Amino acid sequence: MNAITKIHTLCRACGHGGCGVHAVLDDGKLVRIDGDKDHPVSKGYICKKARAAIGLLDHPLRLRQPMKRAGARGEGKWDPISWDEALDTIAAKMAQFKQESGAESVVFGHGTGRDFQHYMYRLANLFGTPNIMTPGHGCYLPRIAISNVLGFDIPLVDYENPQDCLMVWGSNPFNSNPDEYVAVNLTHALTRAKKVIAVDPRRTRIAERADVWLQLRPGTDAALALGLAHVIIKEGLYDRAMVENFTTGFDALAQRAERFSPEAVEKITWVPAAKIIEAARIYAGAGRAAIQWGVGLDHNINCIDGARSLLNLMVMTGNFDAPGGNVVFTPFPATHPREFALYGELPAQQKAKMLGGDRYKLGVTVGRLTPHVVWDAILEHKPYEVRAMLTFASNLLVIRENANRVYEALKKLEFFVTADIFRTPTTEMADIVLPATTWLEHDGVGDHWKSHGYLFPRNQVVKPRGEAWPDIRIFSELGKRLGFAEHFWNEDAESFDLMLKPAGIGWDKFRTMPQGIRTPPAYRKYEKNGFGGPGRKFQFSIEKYAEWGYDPLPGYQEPAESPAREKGFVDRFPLVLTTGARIQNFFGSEGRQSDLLRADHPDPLIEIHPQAAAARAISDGDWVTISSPRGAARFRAKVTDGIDPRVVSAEFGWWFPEKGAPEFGWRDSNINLLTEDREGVDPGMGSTPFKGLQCQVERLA
Ligand SMILES: Nc1nc2c(c(=O)[nH]1)N[C@H]1C(S)=C(S)[C@@H](COP(=O)(O)OP(=O)(O)OC[C@H]3O[C@@H](n4cnc5c(=O)[nH]c(N)nc54)[C@H](O)[C@@H]3O)O[C@H]1N2
Ligand SMILES: Nc1nc2c(c(=O)[nH]1)N[C@H]1C(S)=C(S)[C@@H](COP(=O)(O)OP(=O)(O)OC[C@H]3O[C@@H](n4cnc5c(=O)[nH]c(N)nc54)[C@H](O)[C@@H]3O)O[C@H]1N2
Ligand code: SF4
Ligand SMILES: [Mo]
Repeated sequence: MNAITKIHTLCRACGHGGCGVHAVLDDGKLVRIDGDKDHPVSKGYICKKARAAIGLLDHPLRLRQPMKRAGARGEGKWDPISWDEALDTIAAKMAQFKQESGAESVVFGHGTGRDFQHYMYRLANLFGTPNIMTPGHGCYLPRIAISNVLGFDIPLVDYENPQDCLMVWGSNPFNSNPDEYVAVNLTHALTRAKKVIAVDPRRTRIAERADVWLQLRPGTDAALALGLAHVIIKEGLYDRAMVENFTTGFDALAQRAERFSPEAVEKITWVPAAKIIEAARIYAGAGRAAIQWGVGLDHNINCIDGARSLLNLMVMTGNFDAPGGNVVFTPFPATHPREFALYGELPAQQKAKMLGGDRYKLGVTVGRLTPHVVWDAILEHKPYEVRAMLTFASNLLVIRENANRVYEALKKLEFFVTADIFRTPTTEMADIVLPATTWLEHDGVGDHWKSHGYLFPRNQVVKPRGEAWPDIRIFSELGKRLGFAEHFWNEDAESFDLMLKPAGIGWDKFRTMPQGIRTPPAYRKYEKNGFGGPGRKFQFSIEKYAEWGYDPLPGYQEPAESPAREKGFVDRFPLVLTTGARIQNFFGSEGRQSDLLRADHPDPLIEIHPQAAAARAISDGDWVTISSPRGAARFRAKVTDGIDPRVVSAEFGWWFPEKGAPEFGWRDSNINLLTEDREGVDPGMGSTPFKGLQCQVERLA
């Protein structure tokens, strides 16, 4: 009889945190992944991506050993090499560039938040480069950075207490979980909430459930948020005691909001004035109201103004840090990732060299680059030359804005290293490729950093495939070769012990604690500690922002490409484009290799309204070309009245592993061939739009 065993771990088939699972092994072979009903966050939930991970373990495109480029860059010809050769070469090159051109000539980078990132920052800080490129400028960081400037961490919905009103703004956790607090919790909240408001250009499941659906024009969130503030202030619906006792600058904000009457905002956002008024009254009038906010808010050039306007709403209605409102969760009782990253080791004169730091002051506060400054440095040596890039877990050619420019930059780099699990169009551009393990093949501490103060163990389930290594080991071994041995480890578990030290437990114990550890939430902490502003008050008008030369009050700028442009442009590109609304099956550009995940979603889709489709002789399921001034891509049309006739929504992350190396079809259906990386940016973050561009759609003959 075969021996069935179960290993508890945290799924990370999507990057941010994860669902508690039992991996079931039959005679040592992984056969099933089951949800853990007792897991405090996911409560038994799992999705298809977790199951697909089993089939992907031994996929033919899996990277199994380090490789160095054999042919011309991008040709896809490789020679296998040993880890020693790979790491020695990388360390030698890094040392050479540092000596010749300064450590800043080496850029580190990663994709969306994963558990290894603070190891990367640790190495980057010790090495001395201030340049770390991530997708953060358009993903969470706007909300985090502006919250930090105001003196606190990002406030998230307190799903442990019921809401009277839940406003879901540019977020769709039914598809995007397990960010924050997985959708099982959202489902309960939607059932319990007396009123639901959805702010989304698409009729999502949440919009269907909503009492009020604000179907805004993509990219206009900042104006809509100011419209809500206008009504709340005009009608005196705010919490007077809160405003008087704990805030400054309210009058200035009230004056600014004057310009954003519901009628004025209707013109910008296309949301009927009556609905703006209704939503404002519901949100401000509810006992407990919370805003589930998402990247719909971040992915545009007003990402900071949108975020601070929503913070303003939370505070002025007394829902900030209140039970059932938006709460600043206390970090887990272990070493904070920021501390682990050793930011103190980065000398001030190196920090001052951060690319774009002269312009994007808010980006400096969080120490992350917006990509266009990196491409400028590689392609034009402005303000200095970037010679090398080490990218972990990011399929840059597919997910970064303006893919053609990304390609030019990667081609020009003197030395490009990337670590991934699979061969992708991006790995094919590298000089050295490093094979990484999946979540099933290594131990780890799941830092679940956006998830309400939890820390969970990740237990290894199967042995690493080929010679693949966990990313954290790569940083350790590189760190040692670069002369920082005392800051790195021989065993991965030593780093976990360091992380867990403040909690008074070691990895050996922690790994047997599937419920993880947590700092319980505390509410209305500002009553005792104040906010970060002057007089420890919340600032509706942000002094630091004025000091940096930006507008201290929130406003709204029209996207560089919008229906407000000149007629000639709008005639060529008449439709507003939003991209990247999450779909269940795929995480970013991942999963396209999986037969299981492709079975019911084989092709890239755009959503288009029946009127817009009919005007172009497009029927449901037809292949179409979608284009912008920068490029074009092929998608299949999904004709739906869940979207405005003037708007198109396109999936992101598409490439075709089945089309083979070296290109893997990255130029076929890549929506980032259309997106813009430079023109029209958020002044503080330098963020460019994934949402709020113009496009044209035509039927493919
Ligand atoms: N399955 C899956 N899960 C994921 C990911 C994935 O690729 N696949 N990606 C992960 C990542 S990197 C992130 S950042 C999170 C994101 O997680 P969320 O922030 O929840 O993002 P989405 O699920 O895309 O929901 C965004 C919603 O905003 C709407 N929207 C589009 N344009 C606009 C606009 O201009 N304004 C407003 N208000 N709304 C708009 C879209 O229609 C969509 O319904 O998800 C993570 N989880
Ligand atoms: N047009 C458009 N573009 C977008 C977005 C959008 O909405 N629209 N969303 C943006 C957002 S919010 C984000 S966060 C980014 C996402 O951007 P990324 O996070 O860069 O996403 P991926 O391209 O999926 O890159 C993940 C890569 O890492 C590999 N990988 C997975 N796990 C590991 C691991 O543990 N170690 C290593 N070494 N490799 C691993 C995968 O195989 C894959 O190739 O995309 C951004 N791009
Ligand atoms: S939502 Fe993400 S973490 Fe949860 S089971 Fe699916 S893939 Fe795994
Ligand atoms: Mo993201």
